[in-house]
Amino acid sequence: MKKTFSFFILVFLSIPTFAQQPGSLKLWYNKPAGNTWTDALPVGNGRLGAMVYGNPEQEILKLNETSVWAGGPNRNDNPDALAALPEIRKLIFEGKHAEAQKLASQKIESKTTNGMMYQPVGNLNLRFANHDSFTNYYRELDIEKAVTTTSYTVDGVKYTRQVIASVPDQVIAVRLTADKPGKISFTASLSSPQKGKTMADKSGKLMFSGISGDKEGIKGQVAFNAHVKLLNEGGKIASGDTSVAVENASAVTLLVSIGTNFVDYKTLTADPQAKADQYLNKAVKKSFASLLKDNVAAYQKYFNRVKIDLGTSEAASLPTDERIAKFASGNDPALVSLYFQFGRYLLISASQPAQNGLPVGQAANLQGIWNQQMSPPWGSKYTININTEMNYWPAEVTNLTEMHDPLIQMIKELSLTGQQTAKNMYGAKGWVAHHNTDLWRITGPVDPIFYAMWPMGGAWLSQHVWEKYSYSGDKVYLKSVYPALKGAAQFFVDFLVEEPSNKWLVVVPSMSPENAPASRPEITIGAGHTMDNQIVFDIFTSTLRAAEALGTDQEFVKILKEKRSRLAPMQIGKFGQLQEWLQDLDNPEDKHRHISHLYGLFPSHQLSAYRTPELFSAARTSLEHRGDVSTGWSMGWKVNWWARLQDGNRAYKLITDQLSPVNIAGKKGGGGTYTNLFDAHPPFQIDGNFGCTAGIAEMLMQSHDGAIQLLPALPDGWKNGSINGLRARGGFDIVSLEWKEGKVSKLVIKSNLGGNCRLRIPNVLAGKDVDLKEAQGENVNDFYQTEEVLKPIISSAATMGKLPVKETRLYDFQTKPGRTYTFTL
Ligand code: FUC
Repeated sequence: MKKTFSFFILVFLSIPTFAQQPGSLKLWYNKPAGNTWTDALPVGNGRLGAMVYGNPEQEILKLNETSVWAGGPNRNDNPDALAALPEIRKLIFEGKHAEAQKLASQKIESKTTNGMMYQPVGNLNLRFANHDSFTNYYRELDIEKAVTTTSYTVDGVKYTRQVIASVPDQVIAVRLTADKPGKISFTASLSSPQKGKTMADKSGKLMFSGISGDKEGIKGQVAFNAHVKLLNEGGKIASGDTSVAVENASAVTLLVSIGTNFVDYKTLTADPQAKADQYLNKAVKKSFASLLKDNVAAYQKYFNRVKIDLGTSEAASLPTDERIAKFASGNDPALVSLYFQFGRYLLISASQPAQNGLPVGQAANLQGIWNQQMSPPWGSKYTININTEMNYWPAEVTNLTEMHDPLIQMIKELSLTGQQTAKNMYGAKGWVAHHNTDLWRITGPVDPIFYAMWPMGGAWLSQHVWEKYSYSGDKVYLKSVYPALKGAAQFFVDFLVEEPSNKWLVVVPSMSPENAPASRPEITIGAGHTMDNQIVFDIFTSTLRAAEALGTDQEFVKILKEKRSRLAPMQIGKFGQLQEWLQDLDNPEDKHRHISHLYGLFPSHQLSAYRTPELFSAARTSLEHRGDVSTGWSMGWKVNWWARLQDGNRAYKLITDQLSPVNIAGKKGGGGTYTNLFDAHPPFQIDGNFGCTAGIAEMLMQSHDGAIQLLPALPDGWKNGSINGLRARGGFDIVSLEWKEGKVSKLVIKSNLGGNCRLRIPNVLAGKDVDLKEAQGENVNDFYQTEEVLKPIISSAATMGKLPVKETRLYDFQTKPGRTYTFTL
């Protein structure tokens, strides 16, 4: 009690004395994280992660390494599925859904494993005796430089700590300094919830060697070593059995290196100790200043590609936690810019390409790379019925295509493991994955059948393979990923069956992720759900377009076209809504977080204000029915949907819902944002950060539906602003986009591939280098080909809402590869 009181006095006294003036790309606080993980600040280099608490007396770094997962190589197919499949389908077509579900739960649910967990390495603890009475406290995460800094004063000495997770040197580096010599004394130790052993050697090196946990009968097989080297400048260093003490140093650098035995999802033969030492022995040769400098350069290569300015206000000078608390009631556009850039920071920190002899990293999981629990929510694995895909929505548009590579690699690996699942469970060629996967690339069903019965995960993921190409036009890349794309399509060529009523080709058995109609709750698993139809439409389309671009597989293209024309069309139900199921069963009161049938609106581009106005309007009605406040990721998705629906103010309203504090008393349900800007499902789940980041980009620029559209969903509050460096499909860089009073005032576009550039803009612009011509007919640029969806069926009871479509101008200009074009008002 007494301690808390004096702590608040200290915090209070420290407020007016802030020396630093935090910049616009900083998260900052005037209090330590204490014991709260979601108050700590994340650093990461794609492979190593740390949550930094900034507690003066007891500093904690919670450590992660991306290959530390429970269990080991395993498969979870249920081979009984194959024999039961015809009966399950028959029961569904006879309307006996409850019986079908019962049989599926016996014959399709996994009898072995349901995915392993992502697990922590442990904690680096630094204990500073007598640092509990401090003044001038300040803590920040500078996302322009990827470094956390903590500073405070004890007994007239100013102490500063910095932490980075270095990409080029593959260590986490901690730098401790003081403004008077000989004042740094502390004890360092490693602790871990994992099975293992801690040691310290005479040279001032701490070591923990551990083994990951067991799950569902699979023994933990990831062996890992964490080594921490303490390098003191001045003073003394003394090692105990399990700790290292530093006395009266003037500065200290701690280097944290972690190695594991992981080689790939089926091979665990590396030497963890040798790996940890290899990184450490190289890093000790460098000063902290050069580690920092090299990491800033490696980080900024990506981060600096995009700059955003949505305006600023007085609120921008407040600590980040206060800004979040006040966001809904105040005016703080710069917090949206910070949140957008924080999403990019997180993606760079959690997902790195192959480099410096290191293989491509692991894809960002449900918590990116940051997890302190042995058994985290949903295993902190990969939920691929929305969450993993959402993690990568910002990758292309916010100019981080290299960060996409770990996901693309995971898809390639799933396309191999998933072949056996397709064959064993469904007698189909190609590959399949259900709604979850993990480090071991399992592709069978996970969890009870209500969640598990969804053979669409591989096909949805595969859209990322195509999307990456659609931004770069890189045919060498396309060729390397084509087998995965083709395999995902091949599965559905075999798996689709004709449903009896309309003779449409449908996916069966499947479900509309995690939802069931209230009036027919037994219809969990069924046939021809809207999202499935849309995903199959997309995987067939992208595969045939990839085949055409590569000049291959003409016969297969014919099959895809023929099957695609026989899919179930989208349907508009009696409330004017886009139907979620084959039957008109939607309930306008349903507030479920998954709105899977709007996949067609975003991330897909099957619905258009201009080409499919009825479907567009129906999607809007469905979204209105579901309401706004929901889990973090659901709100992140809604920002994108409202951006596609060209409603900037509603998209902004969803950002406001997302940027509301999650831990406030009396808050009813729904997600929000923790003080460290992490998204709250709740609990913490990183997808909402990424979803909202992509949504902010979508509000300002979209590239689909035949054109690059500028300011499609600008809210009233962002009248003036600029964004530089977004990417558009077809190899166009939006070098600069500036707007004044809601009008595009300056536009600079670089064309990397040449070809026709079609712009949809709210106002007239004049070209400096070329004339803009009014667009005629279809866009001839291949990357802007639009695919006609099947004609929708509209219920006779439906009254269709009138759509508020923005008035825009449509222009064309011819581009040459490598040239930049400027336009002004
Ligand atoms: C899906 C969602 C949950 C959660 C989990 C990780 O099952 O329905 O809301 O995000 O994934």
